[in-house]
Parts: sequence; C-alpha cells; structure tokens
Amino acid sequence: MGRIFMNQVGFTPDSSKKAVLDFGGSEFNIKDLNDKIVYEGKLSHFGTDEISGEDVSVADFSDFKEKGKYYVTSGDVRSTSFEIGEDVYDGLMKDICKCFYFLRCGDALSKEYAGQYYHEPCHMSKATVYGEDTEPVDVTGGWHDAGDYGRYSTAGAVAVAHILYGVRFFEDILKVEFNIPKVKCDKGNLPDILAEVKVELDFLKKMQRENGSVWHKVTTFCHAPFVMPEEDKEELFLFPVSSLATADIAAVFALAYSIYKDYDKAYADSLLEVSKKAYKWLKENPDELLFFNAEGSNTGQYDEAEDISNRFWAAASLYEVTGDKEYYEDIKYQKDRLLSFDKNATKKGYQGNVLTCLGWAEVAGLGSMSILLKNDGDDLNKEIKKAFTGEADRLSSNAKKNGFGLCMEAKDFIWGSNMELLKYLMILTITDKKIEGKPEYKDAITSGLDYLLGCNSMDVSYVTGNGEKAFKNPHLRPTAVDDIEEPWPGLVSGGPNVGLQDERAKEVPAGSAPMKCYLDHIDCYSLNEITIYWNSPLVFVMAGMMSYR
Ligand code: G3I
Ligand code: 9MR
Ligand code: ZN
Repeated sequence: MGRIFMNQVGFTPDSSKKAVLDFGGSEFNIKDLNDKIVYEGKLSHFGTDEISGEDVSVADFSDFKEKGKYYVTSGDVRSTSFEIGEDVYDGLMKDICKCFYFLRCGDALSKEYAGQYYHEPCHMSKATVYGEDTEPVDVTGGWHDAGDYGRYSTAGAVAVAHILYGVRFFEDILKVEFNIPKVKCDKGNLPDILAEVKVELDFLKKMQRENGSVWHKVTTFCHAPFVMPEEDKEELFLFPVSSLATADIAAVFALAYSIYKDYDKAYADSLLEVSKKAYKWLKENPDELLFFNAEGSNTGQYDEAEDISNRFWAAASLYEVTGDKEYYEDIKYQKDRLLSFDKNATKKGYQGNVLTCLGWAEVAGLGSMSILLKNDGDDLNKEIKKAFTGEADRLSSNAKKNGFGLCMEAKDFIWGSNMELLKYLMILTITDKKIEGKPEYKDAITSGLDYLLGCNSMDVSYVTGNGEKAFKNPHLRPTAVDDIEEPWPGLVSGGPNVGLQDERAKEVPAGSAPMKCYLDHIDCYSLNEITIYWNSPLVFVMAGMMSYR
C-alpha cells in the first residue's frame, strides 16, 4: 500500500501546496470531509533522491485556494486531513510559544496556567561553584534546556536570541497570546512573548559573576534518571565560566535592551549593564576560554571550536544598540579572524556561509542579523547581505533536487536535523523579507514547513499535538514519568540523525535513507529529544510567516 505524505496542519490560501506520494499514477483528488471531490489534478513523477530514498510523485494543488478541511486521495490511498485558511498556523504558534512556559524551572508554574502539566517547584537549592571553596549561589529560574534538567548559558542565550530577533524583524509576534501569567511594565502588561523570555533573561543574569564573566552551565554532576523535576534533588554545580557563555550573554542582553527599553526603562537599563560588564571582561580577557566537562560529568557540554563567532556577535549586537565606533572596529576584527579560521577549519560544525550560521555553537549569523538591523549601508552591511542572498540561493537550489522541495542535503541530517532545517528557513525568511524577495525563497520556506509538519518519508509531524500523525514520545523526562497520555503540544523533535547516536536508535534498519533515520521513541535522545533552541527557530519562522499575510 502506498502512502501520501503532506503537511498535516495546512496551508494559507496563497501559498504553494503539495502532497508527495511514494507510488506512481496519473491523477489525484482533493476531497472535503464529506468525501465530496473539490479538486482534480495530475500527478508529476519526480523520481528518487538521496535524502528520502523514495521514488516519489508530486500532487501540486497550489491553485486551489478554498478555505476548508480536506484530504488528498489517489487510487485507494488517502492522506491525513489538512486545512486551508489564513489562520491555519495560529494554534501552532501559540503551542510552540507556550512550550517555554512548561519548561520553566524553579517555582514559576501555577496550576491555573500549567493545568495537568503542573509540577511542584524544582531545582530551588543554591548551586555549588565547582572546584572553588566559595559560598553557594542562587541561580534559580529560567527554562530546563531539553529532555534533561540542565540549564546552559549558551543554549539559553541562543534560544532567546532566535525569539528576540523574531520580535525585531516581525513585530506581529507581540500580538500572540498564549495563556501565561501577565507581567506588569511601564505600559500596562508586557506582551506574552516578552514576559516568557524575561523568565530566561532573569535566570541568565544570575549566571554572571561579579567580574562580568558567565558560568557555562548549572547542572547536576550527571544527568538525572527519569524522574519529575522536583524529584531531581542531587547537588547543583555551577561549572566554570567560558568566553563562549560570556560573549553570548553580552550579545543577547544588548539585543534584549533594544526591545525591553520600550516597555520598562529601568529593567532594560539593567540588561544593558549586564551586557557591557560581560563585554568588558571579554576585552580584558582576549584569549579564548573554551569549555569541556569535568572528568566523569556527562551533562551537556556545548563545546565549541572557537569563541570568535561569539565575540563577533557580542560586538555586532552592542554596536547595533549603541552605535559606538569601538564595537564597530571589533566587529571587523572578529569577522576577519572568523573568515580565516573558517577557511582553515578541518572539522566544521556547520554547512554554508559561516556569516549566516544561527546555531547553538556557531553564532555569527546572529551578529549578522544585528548588522542587518542597523542597516548602515556600508561595506560590512553589503557583505552580510551578500552572504544571506548567496546562502538563500544555495538553499533554494537544493530544494529543487528532491520531490519534497526540501532545502536540505544528506549531510544536514545530524543530531537536531530539524534545527538545521529551521536555521535554513530563518535565512530564507530574512533574505526574502528583508533583503531581496524571490518566489523560490518563499517556496523553499513553505516546503520546509511542509516537511516539518508531515511531508516527509517518515509520514510524521515533528511538532507534538499538531497534525493527525504528530510524534508522541519525545525524550523528555516529565513526559516519560507523568502518566499523562500525550506530551504537551508544540514541542519540536530533534528529528532524523544518520549518526543514530543512542542505543535504541540502533533499531533503525541499516542503510536507511537520511530522512528515515528516525524513531518516535522516548529513549532516543539522539533522534527524538526536544530543546528550547529547536523550538525557538520555529518561533522566528512562524513570526515571519505571519508577515506574509
Ligand atoms: O559537526 C559535526 C559534523 O562535522 C559531522 O559531519 C556530523 C556527523 O556526525 O556531526 C557533527 O557534529 C554533531 C554536532 O552535534 C553538531 O551540532 C555531533 O555528531 C553530535 O554528537 C552533536 O550533537 C549534540 C549533542 O548535544 C551531543 O553533544 C547536539 O548538537 C546538541 O543539540 C545536543 O545537546 C543536548 C545537550 O548536550 C544536553 N541537553 C539536551 C541537548 C539536546 O539533545
Ligand atoms: O537524557 C539525556 C539527554 O538530555 C542528552 O541529550 C543525552 C546526551 O547527553 O543524554 C541523555 O541522558 C542519557 C545519559 O547520557 C546516559 N544514560 C542514559 C541517559 C538517558 O536515558
Ligand atoms: Zn527545574
């Protein structure tokens, strides 16, 4: 029996629309939920590609724009249902934002807003400064990183950055309400998204030492077993400071200042102070201070090969906010270092142009966004625009090499491949909306979202609660033990990973195509975990989608 893969959530009326079939034939229909044919179309045969391993045909129905709920059929095979409408992504957007609330650490959940996913206060004890004989420190709050209960400075800064750059570029996101407690500010209440991000900012502030440097992470010594967060009572450790964390905090706090200053001046000033203090430390400590786990400790390492992209981002973000020449010189200095490092690097943790990288490690693309926002029109600004259009061209040309219209290549299917995709969709969105619009960029964005929401050869939507066949078994500790049938909605799975880097993942048949290196199993941390920085780029992309309306 064949299968029809498609975006299980739906399409806006004017976007391109398709389903992908793993079998041949000549015709397809769209039927409404009363089984009445509303559209008849011809299939086109695409053939086999290296990422899906399927011989596929494509059912294109972009010219069908009637609002409603439907499914696609061909022969005896039918797809999941989907919807066409202007507001098809409204529920998804609320869900992906609310996830951060459910991931809150400390005593910040209430039964009123968390409902059945409420848990008691967690990780409230003071943290021991690892390897030092000093007083334990209060670093309560923030968001749990992922399926584990660690809180990591660089990962947190990057997740916040995806969201806040989303706010800067596409302010419609400020209107999204997702049922969290209101937070007062000079102008009444903060928009929900800023109230939620403030939770992480307030935690990250506590990760800064007196001298301006920033602890890399606060975790137990080893990952907790599968227990609820409040049952994870092991000693918390603040592991050493890194220049990576310090630079990321300098960058993201300046960015945050640029937004919160319009809502709460005193709070915003305190953010800029954190940023400048971190930057001062960086300048006084020009040598990289990378991070590696203490012997025997196995919580997330978030190791990076260099701190140049982080310093570049910090300088760019502070320059955008202050206009100060000193930062401008630093941007250029770090950019030149980065490009020469990139040229010589043997083990790169990214594909494409380094100036467009938006990951948890390679963060130069975040700095580039600040330079785009500043929009000086100088050579630097032009160089960044060229990097983005070059990358958008590479991605939209990749999208033509497979029947799914997916902008990824086989080598992109690593741990967290869905983030690789979402970073690409961010680049396409920025380029299309803010630099130079092209229909193929928009098509690649649409197809990428289709892939995430079910148009893939796993036939699964990678966002919980969104789509008839959404994944249900994230590697997420509370979900594993809370006795609730379904995880909360809006969680983004890491997705297929050819590395199959956990025990359970070995059950994936040998030689599987990249797109099929996936299992919806709670054990699979290398295929099916969730993290704050896999949700955050989707928030950015959906904010961009709002602006297409
Ligand atoms: O960069 C290389 C690339 O050059 C190579 O071709 C490719 C092939 O395997 O691997 C790439 O490296 C991968 C790297 O991620 C890229 O970001 C590594 O194999 C892979 O092991 C590494 O995975 C990271 C994982 O931690 C293990 O360190 C994930 O990115 C990262 O998201 C994940 O983060 C964990 C935290 O440690 C703890 N909390 C949960 C979180 C999510 O799983
Ligand atoms: O649950 C942990 C997950 O969040 C991490 O991404 C992963 C890699 O660091 O590690 C998971 O924890 C596993 C640990 O490393 C080894 N024992 C089994 C744990 C999960 O079942
Ligand atoms: Zn906690």
